[in-house]
Amino acid sequence: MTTRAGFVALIGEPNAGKSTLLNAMVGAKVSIVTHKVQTTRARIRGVAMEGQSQIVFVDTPGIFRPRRRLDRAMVNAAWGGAADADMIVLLVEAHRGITPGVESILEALRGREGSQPVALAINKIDKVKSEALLGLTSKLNEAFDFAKTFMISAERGYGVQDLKEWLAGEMPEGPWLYPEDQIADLPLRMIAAEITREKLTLRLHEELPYQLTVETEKWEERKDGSARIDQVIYVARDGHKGIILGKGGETIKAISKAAREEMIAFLDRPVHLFLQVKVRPNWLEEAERYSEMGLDFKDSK
Ligand SMILES: Nc1nc2c(ncn2[C@@H]2O[C@H](COP(=O)(O)OP(=O)(O)OP(=O)(O)O)[C@@H](O)[C@H]2O)c(=O)[nH]1
Ligand SMILES: [Mg+2]
Repeated sequence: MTTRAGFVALIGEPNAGKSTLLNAMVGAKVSIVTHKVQTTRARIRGVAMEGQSQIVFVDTPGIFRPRRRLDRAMVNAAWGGAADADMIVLLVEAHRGITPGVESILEALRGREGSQPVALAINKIDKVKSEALLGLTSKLNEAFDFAKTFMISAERGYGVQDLKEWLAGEMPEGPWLYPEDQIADLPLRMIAAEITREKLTLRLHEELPYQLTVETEKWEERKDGSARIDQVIYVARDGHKGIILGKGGETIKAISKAAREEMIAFLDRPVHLFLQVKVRPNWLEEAERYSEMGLDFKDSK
């Protein structure tokens, strides 16, 4: 039997459902998901098997007009993920259609150097009437020469298997790149930091989620089979620290509880989680913070 293996980059505007789709393809939660834009910050690889094909999905940060250094590093990571892939899947939200953001992504795709095929996945079809999809499909296909169009709901799973089977057949012939049972290519300490960042993002309002980062500082395997995980939440301002701690430490306690429960489920063993909030006014300009996130610092001045 010939085996196939390759990389598929999932790109699109922030909030399009890229991480939800990656998780659906892999069958486990590898990449964090929130209802807010700009949740994913770096490239996250999830591995899926379909027949004799191994598909390595690359979740990328949403593509938007960057303002800060961190934004630029995120958008660069997204385009870098696309450039390195064998195939690109562009996600467009069914109910939002061709926004200015989608238009500028299409323009960039037309002008790019690489020649990988691009498939279109119109996502969140559960939010619209089917009549609306026909018009959107033809408009998008006039705007760009997609290899194929899929209509999916990443959240509900509609169309996901069709897309997976098609991608499996498109992968280049070759040996598998990861062991068959591996689902993610991301260090556990990073997954654990992402879990905590998801809980922070879900609980904190407005700009605050964009002004913090989480790092796993220590990971200790204990003899009783449990793990002790020490993490630092970096914020830029004193006031932010207060908000994260909450009255009597209530907010951080709730965040810690939610994060710990998810870590236990993911790691399938007991976890002791210790969170600390540190004020570091300049963290958004520190190279080390970027390398911890898996982002390039130098290209994003
Ligand atoms: N109704 C509906 N919601 C969806 C679907 N797919 C994703 N969502 C929701 O859309 C929101 C964003 O999903 P994400 O997977 O985090 O989107 P993303 O493209 O990774 O976003 P960024 O990481 O910010 O770029 C979440 O609230 C998801 O639950 C879908 O098929 N239908
Ligand atoms: Mg995401």
